[in-house]
Amino acid sequence: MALGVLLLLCCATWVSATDHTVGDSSGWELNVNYTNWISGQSFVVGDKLVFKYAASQHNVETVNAAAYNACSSSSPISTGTTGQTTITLDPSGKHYFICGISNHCSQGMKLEVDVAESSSTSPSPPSSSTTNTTTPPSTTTTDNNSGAGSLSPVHATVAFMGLVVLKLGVF
Ligand SMILES: *[C@@H]1O[C@H](CO)[C@@H](O)[C@H](O)[C@H]1NC(C)=O
Ligand SMILES: *[C@@H]1O[C@H](CO)[C@@H](O)[C@H](O)[C@H]1NC(C)=O
Ligand SMILES: *[C@@H]1O[C@H](CO)[C@@H](O)[C@H](O)[C@H]1NC(C)=O
Ligand SMILES: [Cu+2]
Repeated sequence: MALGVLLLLCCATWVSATDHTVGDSSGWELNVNYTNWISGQSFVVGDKLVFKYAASQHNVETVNAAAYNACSSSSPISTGTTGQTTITLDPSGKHYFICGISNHCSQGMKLEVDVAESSSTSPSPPSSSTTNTTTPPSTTTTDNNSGAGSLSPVHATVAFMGLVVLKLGVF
């Protein structure tokens, strides 16, 4: 049972990550005020940004602050092009995204996200002083798939708790 409790704890914190659909029902589009959208959001490490857009018209480029300010898509950190791009926000701090198509960025398709440390109490290992942490924000870009076929964390946890209940019932 100790293992089960451990697993429950792990999965409970896992579920607490939030998916933020950029622009809500408007998606990643022209003529959406993302400054307004973001003012209603708060982000912690592990949360996901989900960009939904017409793949023929837009893309999602993860960029640094300079490229964000200049609307430059000359050297993005990563680029999503499939119409649905999910970004896992990690580490904490500022993350910058632009649309690299035409002049969409200067028309407003740019997003600056400020990510707070995770509120979970899991101990983070002390960062060793020999590790140089000047790496660019290594966001994980997962292109594609509506997620229809994949098990969401919530579902996985529900399924898992179901298993625990079953086991308890057996004993
Ligand atoms: C977004 O909306 C805010 C408040 O309504 C406004 O101040 C800002 O200029 C708008 N931004 C754009 C790009 O239209
Ligand atoms: C990390 O690397 C940069 C450039 O290579 C260097 O200037 C900086 O001092 C390094 N920081 C640490 C903590 O080693
Ligand atoms: C991603 O989605 C696009 C369009 O929805 C599809 O054409 C493409 O095959 C998909 N790629 C993967 C890796 O699933
Ligand atoms: Cu665009």
